[in-house]
Amino acid sequence: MKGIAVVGLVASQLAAVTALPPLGYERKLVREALTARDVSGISCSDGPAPVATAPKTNVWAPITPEDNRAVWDLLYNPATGLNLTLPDDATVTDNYIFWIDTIHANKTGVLPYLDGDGPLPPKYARVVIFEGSRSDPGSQEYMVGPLPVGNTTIIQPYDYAFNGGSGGYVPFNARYVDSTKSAIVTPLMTAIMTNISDITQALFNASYFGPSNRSTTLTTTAGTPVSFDGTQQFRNIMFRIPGVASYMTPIDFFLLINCPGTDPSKFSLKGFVTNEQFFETEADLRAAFEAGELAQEYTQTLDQSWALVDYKPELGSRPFDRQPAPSSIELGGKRYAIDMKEKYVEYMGWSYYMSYTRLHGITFYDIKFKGERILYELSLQEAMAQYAGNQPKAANTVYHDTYYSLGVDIATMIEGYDCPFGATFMNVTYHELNASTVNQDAVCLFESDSGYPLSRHRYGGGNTSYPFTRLGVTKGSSLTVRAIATVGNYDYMFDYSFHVDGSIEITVRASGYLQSSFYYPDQGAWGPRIAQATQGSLHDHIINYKADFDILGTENSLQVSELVVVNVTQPWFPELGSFPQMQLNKSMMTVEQQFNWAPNNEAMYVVLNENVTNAWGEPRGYRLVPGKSDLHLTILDSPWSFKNSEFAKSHLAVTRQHDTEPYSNSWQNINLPMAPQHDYSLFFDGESVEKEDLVVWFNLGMHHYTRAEDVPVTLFTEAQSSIQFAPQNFFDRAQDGDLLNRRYIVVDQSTEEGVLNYEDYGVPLPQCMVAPSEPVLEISPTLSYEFEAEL
Ligand SMILES: *[C@@H]1O[C@H](CO)[C@@H](O)[C@H](O)[C@H]1NC(C)=O
Ligand SMILES: *[C@@H]1O[C@H](CO)[C@@H](O)[C@H](O)[C@H]1NC(C)=O
Ligand SMILES: *[C@@H]1O[C@H](CO)[C@@H](O)[C@H](O)[C@H]1NC(C)=O
Ligand SMILES: *[C@@H]1O[C@H](CO)[C@@H](O)[C@H](O)[C@H]1NC(C)=O
Ligand SMILES: *[C@@H]1O[C@H](CO)[C@@H](O)[C@H](O)[C@H]1NC(C)=O
Ligand SMILES: *[C@@H]1O[C@H](CO)[C@@H](O)[C@H](O)[C@H]1NC(C)=O
Ligand SMILES: *[C@@H]1O[C@H](CO)[C@@H](O)[C@H](O)[C@H]1NC(C)=O
Ligand SMILES: *[C@@H]1O[C@H](CO)[C@@H](O)[C@H](O)[C@H]1NC(C)=O
Ligand SMILES: *[C@@H]1O[C@H](CO)[C@@H](O)[C@H](O)[C@H]1NC(C)=O
Ligand SMILES: *[C@@H]1O[C@H](CO)[C@@H](O)[C@H](O)[C@H]1NC(C)=O
Ligand SMILES: *[C@@H]1O[C@H](CO)[C@@H](O)[C@H](O)[C@H]1NC(C)=O
Ligand SMILES: *[C@@H]1O[C@H](CO)[C@@H](O)[C@H](O)[C@H]1NC(C)=O
Ligand SMILES: [Cu+2]
Repeated sequence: MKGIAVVGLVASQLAAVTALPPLGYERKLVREALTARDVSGISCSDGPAPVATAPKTNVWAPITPEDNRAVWDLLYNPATGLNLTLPDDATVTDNYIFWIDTIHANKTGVLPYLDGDGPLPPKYARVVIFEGSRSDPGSQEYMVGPLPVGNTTIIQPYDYAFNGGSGGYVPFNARYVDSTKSAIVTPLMTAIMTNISDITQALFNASYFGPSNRSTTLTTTAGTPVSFDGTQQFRNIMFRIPGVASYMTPIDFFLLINCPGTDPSKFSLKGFVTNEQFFETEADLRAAFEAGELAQEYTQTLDQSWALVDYKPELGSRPFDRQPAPSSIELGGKRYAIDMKEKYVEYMGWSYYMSYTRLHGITFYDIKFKGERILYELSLQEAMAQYAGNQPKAANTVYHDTYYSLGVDIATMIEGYDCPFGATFMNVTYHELNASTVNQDAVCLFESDSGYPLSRHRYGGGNTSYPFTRLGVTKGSSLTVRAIATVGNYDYMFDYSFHVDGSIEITVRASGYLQSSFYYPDQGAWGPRIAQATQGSLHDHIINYKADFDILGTENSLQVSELVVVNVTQPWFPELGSFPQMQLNKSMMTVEQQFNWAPNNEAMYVVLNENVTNAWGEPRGYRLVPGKSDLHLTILDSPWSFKNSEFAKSHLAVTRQHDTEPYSNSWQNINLPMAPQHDYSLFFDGESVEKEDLVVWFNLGMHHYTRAEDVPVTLFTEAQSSIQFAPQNFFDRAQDGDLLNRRYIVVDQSTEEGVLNYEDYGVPLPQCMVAPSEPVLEISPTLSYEFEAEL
């Protein structure tokens, strides 16, 4: 496959260039190499995807840059009375806009449009305003619309999506810690650390004189949450050796500060932690230091090159590794069509719309297979992580990544590595202040070989004079939509795969830096030593999703088929008496609830429409099929995740769909574990879920049992979790019979030689596979530096 050989060379040459072009530039070069025709005229490239035409306007499309600017200008118009200050000029006691994004139209408004002649639902912007000048300073969300801004546009509090009792309001102490808010804590931090710089210098050969002081040789990170219920605020600060891999080079020193409210004169030192000891005052710390009680046994590395994701010559090399690795390429040309403007995709019977928000990244709507709706919405809700350790930062770390606007961290992917060569890329656009930013090539779509056939069987038959063998096999393939969000230390890779048999697979994988701890020899229970002075901190990842099923309408039920063992007697087995067999014990869930996968998977969960049956009289439905690593949060009553993380505490849940319950979490919930702005557990208020519009919420995740192999970064091979939605009596038979990408072979064995009848249904082998590659024999890895291009 010469086209691939060319790409491999260019990619490796690129890898050798250490200049710093933007990522998009590198991808462009790789793409140009891929699309260049090779000498023999055979091309593996397939050009852009065919164009589809969305049947309806994408009503979930994000607001436009023009809308963002118009909303900004409207809000900054003094006539609104919002009394806004420009963010650059703002202090904590001013009002200013934090961000503007999209509020999706209500389902009740969308369905009449989608399925009938209903009007196009109006668009709304979601605006977060930090309101420091009010008597109860905090953050308030607003709903601004309809858009575009005109004489009917109104500004109203966006309260209905939050059930904690204070609507879209979050008190100052729990409000997002932006640079304006953190700036008022810096002076105290700087003063305290400057006063003890002789101690940190002696213990760690490093000190802190403030974030922008040139003598500062430490970087800081504080625990999250910073409040329990909004009446207090604190910082549990860990110090690290600065650099690109500072997550991997923490030191054993922590500063704890209380910093409630907007007035810095009320802030105070809570204490210091080092050597697993707590010192309430500088005097106590100094006394221990002077008594020689704080000597450090391990020294953190200043050099972080061991933690970079580049080639490490000291690990040696492997035979044949100068050859490009196998690549997945859409050899026969793209088999999916896209309406780029409406973000609408069609593939092998599938169709769906895509949207994007800064909080949730890419989301899916109106997912249909062969024209029938399966899901109204499929969307990420939250990516959570909770850490553990005998030090203040690990103990005080719970992340809700929507807090950091996970969607804006979806960025450029590298063709051929992050996504297969020839994948289709899409941009995402988000808004900062009155401007908009395009993250190029942040989403990719590609069809790939499943790596295994969808179905196959080999069977014999005939009679002694005409024995034969038949073999039928169907190609397995799927269309995957992928995005990677690098939220601080972690790279979450989100995959949504649409298989040709009508099943959907959702997978999340994690790579990136561990949030690590300083290594304490007695603390193996919190994770292993993974580097010179670094311990991999034990933690959980819980990734929460919403799946609003609409199986042939909105009147759905959730059927549970439990495997039960029953004793039976059968008259034809009198010798057995009573003997056990397994049966399905079928029931419908009656009320909203959180629930877990059954032990040993001895229960099947199916979302179905009791009123619509297949040819065999069975209700048509989709099964929730557990995949890899389906789990929930380990600690259910931690003070750091007490009532703001209820979504993470069961594998699954089912609720009635409500326009007022669009999300399982609120992005600023993290700093309110004891008084949540949004309490997911309140969704479960006893409503019936029989023949109702159902939403299934589910969690993927990992208990991250950290290991030396998390250095430099966690590996996607192991750190992954998945679920599948598969037709369950939705059809009358498997949806493979209509696929032409198959082979059907009949071997007539009645003659000595046999007669082979080989049916390819007119689908030939792809052209580029005609020239099979000769194996390239390597004499030794060091000698074969030049890649052998002659195949
Ligand atoms: C507007 O906000 C400023 C602070 O930015 C405050 O001093 C002033 O009192 C506010 N005005 C009104 C009318 O609330
Ligand atoms: C959605 O429905 C709720 C409840 O009826 C309503 O308060 C809200 O304004 C609607 N939101 C949008 C975006 O139309
Ligand atoms: C609102 O604006 C539209 C045009 O944008 C105009 O036709 C209409 O008269 C205006 N209505 C009012 C009440 O100003
Ligand atoms: C730092 O030390 C000076 C001199 O001892 C003292 O006046 C000051 O209060 C100290 N500051 C802090 C924040 O501890
Ligand atoms: C102390 O830190 C400085 C850089 O801040 C470094 O140059 C020096 O080598 C370090 N000393 C030791 C003993 O590690
Ligand atoms: C940096 O910190 C040192 C030590 O406290 C101090 O003397 C110096 O003035 C600071 N420099 C700046 C620019 O603040
Ligand atoms: C992505 O953005 C770049 C730069 O703005 C633009 O050239 C390109 O056409 C965009 N891609 C798509 C698929 O819209
Ligand atoms: C955005 O806001 C800034 C600050 O007010 C202003 O200088 C700039 O002109 C605005 N840009 C646009 C496109 O409105
Ligand atoms: C064996 O099968 C062939 C093909 O179906 C049929 O033509 C033939 O009559 C069969 N022979 C016997 C003995 O049944
Ligand atoms: C089946 O019968 C056995 C033997 O009587 C008994 O121990 C067992 O509990 C029964 N199991 C069930 C599921 O009833
Ligand atoms: C079947 O499930 C129902 C409740 O859903 C339960 O009452 C019944 O005992 C179960 N039957 C068996 C045989 O386990
Ligand atoms: C669904 O079935 C029930 C009986 O099981 C019937 O009363 C109802 O009218 C049906 N609804 C529809 C929409 O067909
Ligand atoms: Cu992890």
